Amino acid sequence: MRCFAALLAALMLAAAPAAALAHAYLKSSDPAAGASVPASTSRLLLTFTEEVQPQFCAVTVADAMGMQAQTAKPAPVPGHADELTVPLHFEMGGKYTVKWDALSTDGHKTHGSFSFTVSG
Ligand SMILES: [Cu+2]
Repeated sequence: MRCFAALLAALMLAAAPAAALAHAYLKSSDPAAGASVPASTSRLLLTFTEEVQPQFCAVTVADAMGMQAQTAKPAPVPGHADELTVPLHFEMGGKYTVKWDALSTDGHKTHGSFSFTVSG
């Protein structure tokens, strides 16, 4: 019986993080993490697990030298409140790192980063 109670408590603890998962984490991107794309790639699309507030989100796309490829702030995608798009312009190929800060509609901040490669 004590064993069952402990198991029940463990199950309840395991279920608790589901509420914390209601933040906007990155679900997918285009270019995707680890992808290799042509230098003509002109935009980054970020898809989050929750709706985000574009005016409170920031995205940078920079190479190892710190040269930034984004040409404007992240913009909303009409009809897709869980997505952001960022216009890009690549002067040269190399490895680029995307750093994102997002504010979901529930007021929670999240951030993360990933990299992709631009062929020269
Ligand atoms: Cu949240």
